[in-house]
Amino acid sequence: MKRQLIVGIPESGKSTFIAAMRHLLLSGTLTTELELTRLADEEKHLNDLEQDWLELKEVQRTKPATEGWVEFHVRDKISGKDAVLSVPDLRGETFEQPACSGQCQRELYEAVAGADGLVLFTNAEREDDALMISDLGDLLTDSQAGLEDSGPFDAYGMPEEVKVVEFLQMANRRPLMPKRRRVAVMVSAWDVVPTGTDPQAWFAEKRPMLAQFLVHNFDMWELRVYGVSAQGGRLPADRKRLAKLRNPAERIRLVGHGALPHDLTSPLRWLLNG
Ligand SMILES: Nc1nc2c(ncn2[C@@H]2O[C@H](COP(=O)(O)OP(=O)(O)O)[C@@H](O)[C@H]2O)c(=O)[nH]1
Ligand SMILES: [Mg+2]
Repeated sequence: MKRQLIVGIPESGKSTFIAAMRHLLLSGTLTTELELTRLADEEKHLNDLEQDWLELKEVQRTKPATEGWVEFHVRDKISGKDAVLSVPDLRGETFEQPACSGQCQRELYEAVAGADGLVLFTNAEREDDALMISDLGDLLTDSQAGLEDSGPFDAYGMPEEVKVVEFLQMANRRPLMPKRRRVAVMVSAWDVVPTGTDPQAWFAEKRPMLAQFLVHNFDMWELRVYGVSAQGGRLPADRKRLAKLRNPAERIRLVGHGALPHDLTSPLRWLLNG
């Protein structure tokens, strides 16, 4: 069984993607590289996400009570091979812990150890990390110097890229065995990015630290970057426009690596074949 780990800080677009993929696979109205073979045993969480998505509501915030693994039983239409995509819908806070507190929930740790490939989300609505490295430098210098006025260093306020890099490093650090993994970077909310933008170029420009980390450590990470719009636009602003589409699956857009325009399964198929 192939396990794909979906990671990303809070608000990076993970749950919306899962909701849209659920609908795409279940409705079977558009061509996808992977097809659903059967429903998973535990469908309630997926069902709830899909309902929100269909009603053009922002998907519910993932709460401790609803987080957990969701499963997609799929067949690769090209090779005919069956697979189970096992993906977690965990609260993003869980992913911030390795960097922020030096700890890592057992569940996440085991998920990282067992993951074959990673789907890494970052939201294009956040143009840049709100906090610049220069700010961080000031904080560090102040606290090292023992200055009172800056307050304690807040690790949770660290930039997204720092948190994600720390998380990725954990995956190859003892006691885990280093192994090369495929990582599909998904730039979510791609509908807010000017048409024609290349996802790889966007990533290099807007998330330079993360991009350089992944490119530089090519012996550990095989990288692809995609742009994805799982919601189709901003909510509630674009609700009217989106509601007019007769087939809800047509809201979905995916850009990169020759994928069909609505096919969210294309990056997952690439991960499955890693
Ligand atoms: N414009 C736009 N916004 C999106 C899209 N997908 C998600 N969002 C927004 O991004 C925010 C976080 O989404 P969510 O899926 O809950 O992220 P999670 O915390 O990583 O599970 C929400 O405000 C969504 O409305 C999209 O395709 N387009
Ligand atoms: Mg979520």
